[in-house]
Amino acid sequence: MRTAITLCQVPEAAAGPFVFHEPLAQGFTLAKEAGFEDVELFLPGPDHVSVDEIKSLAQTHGLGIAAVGTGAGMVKHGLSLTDPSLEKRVAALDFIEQMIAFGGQLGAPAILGSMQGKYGGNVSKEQALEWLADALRIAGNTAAKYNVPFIYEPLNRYETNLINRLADGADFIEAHSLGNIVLLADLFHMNIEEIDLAASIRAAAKHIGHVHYADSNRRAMGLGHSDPKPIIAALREIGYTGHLSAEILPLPDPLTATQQTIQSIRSVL
Ligand code: LER
Ligand code: MN
Repeated sequence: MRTAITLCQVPEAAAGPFVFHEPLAQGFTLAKEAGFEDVELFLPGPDHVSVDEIKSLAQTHGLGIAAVGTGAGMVKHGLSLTDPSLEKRVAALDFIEQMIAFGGQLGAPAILGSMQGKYGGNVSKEQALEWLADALRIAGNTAAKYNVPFIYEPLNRYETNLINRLADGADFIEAHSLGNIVLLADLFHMNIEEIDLAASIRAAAKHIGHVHYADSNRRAMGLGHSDPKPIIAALREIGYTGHLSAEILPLPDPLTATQQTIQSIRSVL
């Protein structure tokens, strides 16, 4: 398993679960100094910075790119794959495909989190899930062109009413025969929705492709009431070799949050 930390460049997500909001060059330096192996990028869009610039920053700092988020499509542009408006759904998928291409050129998969949206109003759950499946099929195919998977993230009930648990994500992938889609196990969302985190990880074993490593309160692991040991034991047991990516709040301060994360990972790995 590899360590990663999120670098956020989206002002609209300033209060979000991100430790580093500094300009990218500084963010890469801080991530390296904190002891991480890779970074996960949360960017305003595919044109914010060139692929070459990221390649050069990654090389200079000896860091890899773990994944790229697509959440800015929602927080900045209000786009979701399940919006009642066809025009908005098309724009949402276009944004995601551009982020897949951006990440793909860096060998990094893109993540679908908040851009999955919600059902409600004139949109039934069945309709929203059908749109989601259609979009995931396209995204999985596009990602395959770059030899990376596309990451789908079940979110807690306060963020989506579509899919909240890993098992439902796994069932969805299987029921729709979606290829090249992996699940993101965000331990914060799981703490709200799952009965037993380790058991859920084992049950969804073959689908898990990324982990957001956060404690129950979304602080660094060790600053809430989760026990990381059975979670890591389950990840080991399923042969997970992906990232433990710290998508966490910068509390009580960024330095403590990063030190605590690295310490936690070192103590369990
Ligand atoms: C994104 O990775 C996530 O976990 C969400 O809570 C943010 O939309
Ligand atoms: Mn997450």
